[in-house]
Amino acid sequence: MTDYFSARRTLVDDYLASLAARTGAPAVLAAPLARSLASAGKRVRGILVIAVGEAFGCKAEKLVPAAAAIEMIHASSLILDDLPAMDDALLRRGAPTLHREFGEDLAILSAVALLNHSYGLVAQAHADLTPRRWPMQQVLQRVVDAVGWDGTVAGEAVDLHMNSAGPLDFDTLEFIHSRKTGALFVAAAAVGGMLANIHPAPLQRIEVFAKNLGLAFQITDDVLDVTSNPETLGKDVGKDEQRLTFVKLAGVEGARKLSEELVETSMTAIESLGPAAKPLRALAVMVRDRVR
Ligand code: GRG
Repeated sequence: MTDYFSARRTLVDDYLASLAARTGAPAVLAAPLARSLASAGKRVRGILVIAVGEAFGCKAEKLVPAAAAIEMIHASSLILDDLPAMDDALLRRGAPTLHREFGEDLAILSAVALLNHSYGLVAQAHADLTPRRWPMQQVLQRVVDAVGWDGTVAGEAVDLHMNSAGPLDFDTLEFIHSRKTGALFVAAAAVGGMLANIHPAPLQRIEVFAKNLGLAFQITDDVLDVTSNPETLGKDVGKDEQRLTFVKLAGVEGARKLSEELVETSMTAIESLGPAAKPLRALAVMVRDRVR
């Protein structure tokens, strides 16, 4: 399965690199854009798009622009999250954060450009398909809703404005993380499935899979923030001190256990999908056992 993942990661990396070379952006903006597009992300969300699409019979090549689009949305959220007004982070993907390298103005503009063009890429991936079960509007709406004012943006807003001295409660944590991290996982899986002309019933199962996986991914992120180091993670640690996290709520061991349970739940959701979903199961194991 390692080969499966590295082959899909290469497809996404190559597409993002080729895009960086043909953005048409002026040099001053092309440089931070290229840095962001080429930075070494794990590409978990892009791989999720492809693995779901392939599980439902679509060729990987046809899914790559949409996988790249989801990675661009993710990258734009990281750039914004790293800004002094939010996390004030120094390190991202083993390098200085984009605003430290290019200034806050160009970092913000790069994030907005990545986000804008991501929607175009999803539309393009859809337009290039025949036949098509899902109208383009429905596919795009899934993505927009996931990252909009009741999606990623909502999760971040509540996360930033939670009173860290206030009571810790699971419902608020679930609200924040299902939106901040879970929503994009669900959109990635849904887009992969929809581009593969998935039927509504398996789409629902895939969304349950992705929702639980996204939450497990975030909980492990919380754990790694207190148990790992910048060299391994390629980003700052200890950034969550002011934030409400699963580790604060349940401790490191409790959070680990919760993540394992969510991965189990995600696996159960796709039990009926048979051998075609083998890469999705392997992805869930990867999320469960990740150390970076
Ligand atoms: C522009 C969509 C958008 C949102 C703006 C700033 C913001 C609102 C949201 C922040 C969301 C955020 C950064 C969530 C954290 C998710 C997370 C666990 C990130 C780490 O993901 P990895 O480990 O990173 O997959 P790599 O670098 O491997 O891609």
